Formats: sequence, C-alpha cells, structure tokens
Amino acid sequence: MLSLDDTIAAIASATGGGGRGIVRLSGPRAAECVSRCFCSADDRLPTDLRRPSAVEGEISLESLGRQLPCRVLVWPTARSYTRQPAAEVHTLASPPLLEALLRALCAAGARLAEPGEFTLRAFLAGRIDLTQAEAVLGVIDAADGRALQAALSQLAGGLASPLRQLREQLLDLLARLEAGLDFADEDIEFISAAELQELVTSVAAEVAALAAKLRERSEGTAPFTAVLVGRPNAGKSSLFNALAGEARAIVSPLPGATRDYLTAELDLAGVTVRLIDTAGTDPAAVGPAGEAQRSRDEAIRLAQLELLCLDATRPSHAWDRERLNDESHRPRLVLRTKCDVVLCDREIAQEANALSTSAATGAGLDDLRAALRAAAVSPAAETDASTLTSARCGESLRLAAECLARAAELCERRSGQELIAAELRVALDELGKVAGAVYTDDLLDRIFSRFCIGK
Ligand SMILES: Nc1nc2c(ncn2[C@@H]2O[C@H](COP(=O)(O)OP(=O)(O)OP(=O)(O)O)[C@@H](O)[C@H]2O)c(=O)[nH]1
Ligand SMILES: [Mg+2]
Repeated sequence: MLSLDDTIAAIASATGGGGRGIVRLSGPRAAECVSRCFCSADDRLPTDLRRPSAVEGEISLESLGRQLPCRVLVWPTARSYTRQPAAEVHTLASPPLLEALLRALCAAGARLAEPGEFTLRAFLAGRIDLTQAEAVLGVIDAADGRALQAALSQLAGGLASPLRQLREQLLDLLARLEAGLDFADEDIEFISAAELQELVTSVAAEVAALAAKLRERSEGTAPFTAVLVGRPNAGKSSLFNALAGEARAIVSPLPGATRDYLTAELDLAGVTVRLIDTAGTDPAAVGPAGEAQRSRDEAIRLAQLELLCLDATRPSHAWDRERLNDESHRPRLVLRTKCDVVLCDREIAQEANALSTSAATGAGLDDLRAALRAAAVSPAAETDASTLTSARCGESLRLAAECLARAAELCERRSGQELIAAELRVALDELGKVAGAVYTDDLLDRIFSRFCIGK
C-alpha cells in the first residue's frame, strides 16, 4: 500500500522545454523539503508560512553550480488539492533542471510520486469524487494513461451516479429516523416501522448489488497482454503454439494461414500473461482477410506489449524495416524467428535488441518467457492508482452492504431505532468515502431544513 504520510514529489509540467516547469509536492514535509533547495528573496522560508502564499526566490542546487530564479507556492494547511500540506516550485521548463531539483527534493526527504498519486490523495481525502478523479487521471500521461483511463472509466462509469442516489435515499431515511428519535416523547411519527423496513431492505439490496458488480469488475480485470505481430508467414502461430504448449493455431507454409486471432493464457512462474496470435500484416488484404486485419488492429490496440516477429530466413521486407525504425511504438520485444535456419538478412541479424527464437527447436523460448514475465511485472505495467481506488471502493461498498444487511435484519426484528440508525450512519459513512462526500454536514442540513430542529 502507498502511504499517505510520505511526502511525495513529481514534475507536474509537460515534458520537454518551453513554458514553465513545475515540481509539485504533497505531504507533511512538503515545505521543509522545498526550504532545503530554495533561497527566498525576502527571507521568508516556506516552513514559516501559515497561509497559502507565493514566495519569490532562487533555486540553490549544488549540482547546478548556479542559482536560478523560481517562485514557490506553499499550501501549509489542508487547503490544497490533496488536502495535505503541499508546495509547488515554478521555474524554467528545462528537463535537466527539473530532474536535478526533483533529486534534491528526494534527498531532502520526499519520495517520487506514483502515477496519479496526487489525484489519488485528493480522492482519498474526499476533495474530489470518483468521476472527477477519472477525469483528472484520464489526462495524466498518454502511455500509462490509456490503461489508467480504461480502468477508471470502467470503475467510475455507472458507479458514481447510482451511489449518489443511494446516499440521497439513505440520508433522507436517516434524517426521518433521527427526527423520530429526537421527538420520541411527542406523538409524531416520522416513519412507520413497515416503511423503514421496506426502504432499508431495498437500499441494502441495491448496495449489495453494486458491491458485487465492482467485485466482478476487479476480478475480471484483463491480465497483461502481449500480441504477436509480423508479416504473413513470419512464424507467429508457431511461436504461439510453442508458448501455449499445444497446437492451437493453424501453422502453414502458405502466408495468410491465420485469419482471426487466438488468445492463450500463459502461466509464467505465477504471473499470467495473455498472448494473442494475430493475422499477418498485409496492407493489401481485402475481403475476409480485411476482416482479420480489423480484429488484429483491435487486439494490437488493447495489448500492452508487442512481440514483433521478424522472419530471419527471408530478406527483410519494407514493412519490417519501417516497423523497426518507427519510434512511436508501445513497449515491444523484437523477435528473430526461425533461428534454427541460417540467417539470411543482415539487417535482421544485426538488430541488436532482438531475441533469437525457434519454435521448431525451442531455442530462445525460455528467454522469451522470462522477458514476457519481466514486462508484465514492470512498474510501467501497473496501474497503481486505479487498482488502489478500486480496492478501496470495493472495501467501502462491502462494509456498507454489511451494515445495511444488519439494519434490514434489525428492522425485521423490530429492534430499537437507535440501533438501526447507527448501522445506517456507518453505511453512509462508507458510501461517503467512495463518493468523497462528508455525510454529517449533509445530514444536519437536512434535519435542520426539514424539521426546523433547534428553532
Ligand atoms: N524452420 C523453422 N520453420 C518455422 C519456424 N516457425 C515457423 N516455421 C514455418 O514457417 C511457416 C509459417 O509459420 P506460421 O507459424 O504459420 O506463421 P504465421 O506468422 O502465423 O503466418 P500467418 O498466420 O500466415 O501470418 C510454416 O511453414 C512453419 O512451419 C521455426 O522456428 N523454424
Ligand atoms: Mg499464423
């Protein structure tokens, strides 16, 4: 678990030069870390500030050898984005400078923030709700962001709005129940036992269904996926079969053997990797082959790793060369296939980062398995923020569902309304954590506005 007590730091501005460079910190020691690398122009130290303020000054880093102008923004209290003490250093947008600054801040006690961790903190602090977290996380960074966005939009989609409605219903119910308790001596009935039971039972069922839905989703999260790509006849299906351990895919000396795509789940020393075999890439393909091409495109789009198969027994094709030189690819492994046969293409033979494999002899397959496993467990493959968010929401929903089930049971036994109210309060608290709302204020609001208590 990521600790909320750590002070985290990260470069918050866009990568590359130009504009303004920003390093952001959040956590109890934010101001202290900044003070170690900063000379203020007016003798005010970031640690002295008691209100959100901006201080002009210079960055003083030994590694730079000179001072650079900067402006430090400090939020010493909970009035920040993350509701923790926070700080930002605004300076020139020079990547080496920002990295040196980040290193110095880490040396002063901060740690590097995980992807989306600032937003995660804002969410956990109740500053923003799930839908907003989704919106923020969705734009974080394109490479990781895609996976993050997919996970979070799945999580937030359909969850935030039913949750809001359920909380509304529960708040209403609790307000009437508490009013009844406050006016116990008077002859006013705010809610009948039968109505209470009916409402509690229905909300309990809805929350339980929501909890089950979320559980289903997090269990159904797709494993790390790698896709075999390459020209027709490059040996993709043969590798697929060799790794899957069974002859699932059709292998043929004629190009275009694979029309659709197949998937296999590999267990690589406890790590599951889904492997996809696709139809060979043939730009001229039309008709049914065109269909296969489209499903291949979709499979490639969703996979996190590309296994680019280059047939070492044939001269390299323009497509291979283009693909090799394309810098915009996602994480990939280059495979030299059929290495049991004499290499005939110098370009492919010299491709330094390629792994030599042979589906026929099994050569290089252990290395390939190890490389696949390493890619699947690498930090880039993890979506910490969304996994954590999902785990946290799941836990809160589960607890809320339990409280509501107990409340429904108490209603059925016609137990004291104080006990029922207590269960409802805890359930609301848990649901409030998911939505990022504070229920007590809402609740008081409701009681005051509807029943004018305290007049
Ligand atoms: N010698 C040798 N031949 C191989 C090896 N792997 C595949 N082949 C041969 O290469 C040909 C094509 O193999 P496939 O696995 O069907 O190739 P593919 O990339 O799936 O082809 P498409 O599905 O048409 O895109 C077949 O004749 C295989 O027997 C290998 O490791 N060594
Ligand atoms: Mg094939």
